[in-house]
Amino acid sequence: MIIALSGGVGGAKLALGLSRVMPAAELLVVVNTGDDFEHLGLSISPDIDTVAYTLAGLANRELGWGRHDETWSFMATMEALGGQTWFRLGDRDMALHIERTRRLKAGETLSAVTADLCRRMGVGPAVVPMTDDPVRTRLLTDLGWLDFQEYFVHRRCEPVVSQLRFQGAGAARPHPAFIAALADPALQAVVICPSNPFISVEPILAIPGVRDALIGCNAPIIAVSPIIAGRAVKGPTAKMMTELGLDPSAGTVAQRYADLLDGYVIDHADMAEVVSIDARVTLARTLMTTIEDREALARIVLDAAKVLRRRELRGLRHSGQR
Ligand code: FO1
Repeated sequence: MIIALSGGVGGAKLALGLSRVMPAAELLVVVNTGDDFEHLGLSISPDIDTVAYTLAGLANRELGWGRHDETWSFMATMEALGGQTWFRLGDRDMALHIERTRRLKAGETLSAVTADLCRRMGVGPAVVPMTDDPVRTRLLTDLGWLDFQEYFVHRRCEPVVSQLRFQGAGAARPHPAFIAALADPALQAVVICPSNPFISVEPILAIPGVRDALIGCNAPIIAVSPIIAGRAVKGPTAKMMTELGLDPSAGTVAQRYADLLDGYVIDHADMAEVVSIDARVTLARTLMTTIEDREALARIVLDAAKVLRRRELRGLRHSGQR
C-alpha cells in the first residue's frame, strides 16, 4: 500500500507515474480540497478532477486541468449571455460538475461521489478527498482576503500574498480511509507529490490528526521537491515563497515538511542543497515532461522508500544516521 498526497498538476503527474509502476489497487491518492469552490451554482473540486482525469487518461496535457476531448459551446454561450467565463468550464467537464453537485445536494459525501465517478471513468487507484468536510484555502493579499480560485485563476496569481488560511480545516475530520491506510501495517510509503506545499499539501497537514498519524505511521515519508533550481515547475510556488519571505528553494520546501520527512527527492540542479536538508536525499530528474519521466520518477521514489524501510528495519534510523 502506497499513499500519495496530491494537489494541483504536479501532484497528478506523479500520481499517474505511481499508478503505472505499481498495482493500481495498492495506491491511495489523498487529494487536497482547499481549492474547492462553488461557482455558477456548481460544487467544483479542481484537484480531485485533475487527479481523476489524469489517472483516467482523460486529462488535457497542455493545460494540466480539464479534459483533452473538450468543446467549449457552453462557455461561448455564457460569454454571449454576459455570464462569468473567467473559470473555463468545458462542455464535457460540465457534466462532471453538474452530476457531482446534484449528488452532493442529495446528501452524498464528496468521497462517495468521487469514488463512484472515478469508477465510471475507469480510474484504477482509490482517490479520496483529504476530508469530506468543507475546507477552503483563502489568501491575504495586497487586495485583501481572496478565495483561492479568485486568486489563482481570476487574478492569475498576481496579487502579493502575505498569509494563507485553510478555512474549516480546524473542524475537519481526515477521511477515514486516509487514517486507516496510515495505520495499516502493510503501508510501505507515504509520498508527498511535487505539489505546491502551501496550497496543495499544507491544507492536508492542517487537518487535526493528520500530522500525528503521519508521524506515527510505520512507513517512510518521502517528498518530491516542486522547486527546481529556485523555480516552480508550474504555478505560483516560487512567487509565493518569495512573497512569504522564504528562499524559493528545494531546501525551503523540505523545511516546511521538517519533522515529517524521511526522504526527499530533489533535482540534480539542486545538488548543492543536499547538505542543508535533514532527510535522506535522492538526486533525480524531477521535471516530468513525458509519461516515461512520470514513471521513472515514480520508480525512483518507490526505490528510495524501499531503502529507507530497509535501513529502518536495520535500526539505522534510531542511531541517527541517514
Ligand atoms: N485553471 C486556470 O488557470 N484557468 C481555468 O480556467 C481553470 C478552469 C478549471 C476548470 C476545472 C478544473 O477542475 C480546474 C480548472 N483550473 C483552471 C485549474 C484549477 O484552478 C487549478 O488546477 C487548481 O485549483 C490548483 O491546482
